[in-house]
Amino acid sequence: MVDKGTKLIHKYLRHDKKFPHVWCPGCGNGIVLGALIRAIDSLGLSKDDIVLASGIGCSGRMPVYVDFNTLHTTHGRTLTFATGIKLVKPHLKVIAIMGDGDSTAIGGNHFIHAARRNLDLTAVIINNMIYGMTGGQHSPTTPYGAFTTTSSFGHIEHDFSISELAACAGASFVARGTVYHVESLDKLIRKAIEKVGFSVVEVISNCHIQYGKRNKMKDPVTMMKWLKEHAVPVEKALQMSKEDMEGKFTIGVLQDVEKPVYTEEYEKIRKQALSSKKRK
Ligand SMILES: Cc1ncc(C[n+]2csc(CCOP(=O)(O)OP(=O)(O)O)c2C)c(N)n1
Repeated sequence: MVDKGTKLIHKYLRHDKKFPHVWCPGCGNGIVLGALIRAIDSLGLSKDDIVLASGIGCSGRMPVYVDFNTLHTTHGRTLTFATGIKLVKPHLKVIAIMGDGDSTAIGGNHFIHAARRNLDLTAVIINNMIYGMTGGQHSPTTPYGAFTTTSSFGHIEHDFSISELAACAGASFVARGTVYHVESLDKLIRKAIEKVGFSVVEVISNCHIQYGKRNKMKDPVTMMKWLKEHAVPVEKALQMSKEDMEGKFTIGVLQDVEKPVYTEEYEKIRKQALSSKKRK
């Protein structure tokens, strides 16, 4: 008998054409891919109705491996391509998969403005706290004091929170999960896809090769333990003091609001413009 996992592999992965993949053994990207596929499968969406877009980076390779409508674009420009597709084909579910560098360094401006406009897109951001693909340079989410190839004496910049940035910029839905908390990750991604409006799932992930090995976590298991010990469900965090939360981060749904969605407003304007053109 074929188990569910194998069925999903055959249904969704381009395993016969595009494998082997480029990811290192134990990379969190595979876990996010699994969660994304399970979320889409559980929603019963047709593969033809999904667009998975990415920029450049290890995380950016994900669309190559899945049998949806896929785009592998330029570094930092994932959301610009995703925006164009959604405006032209509003019936499609457009999902942008990005790294922390792709989304909040070179692509930072696109990210805050996509959230502000409240475009109906889902952004899944794999935050491994480093530029994985290019050799481990620091990113906007590299913690203060961490060691990377571009901060070999300890990082002197401060990191920011992708989720808080998204919430402040105006995203309708913001959630944070980790590659350790897989069951809840499936649910968070599912909720984000269901949400009409700009939805963000920040996934804290492990890059033990570029980040972990320079920061006393050289294997995936040690990094998973770190995720387990530092992630606090948002409901529990509400009961904890500021001191107890020091160095930890919340997981779960962080923002869920209803507001006018750019893509729907745009559709109204488009129809108006078409009917006034006909009248002339
Ligand atoms: C315009 C441009 N600048 C820089 C690069 C080099 N580059 C490719 S991937 C990358 C960083 C990837 O880091 P991140 O987005 O965090 O993804 P990860 O590899 O960690 O998944 C950089 C700087 C590029 N390809 N294009």
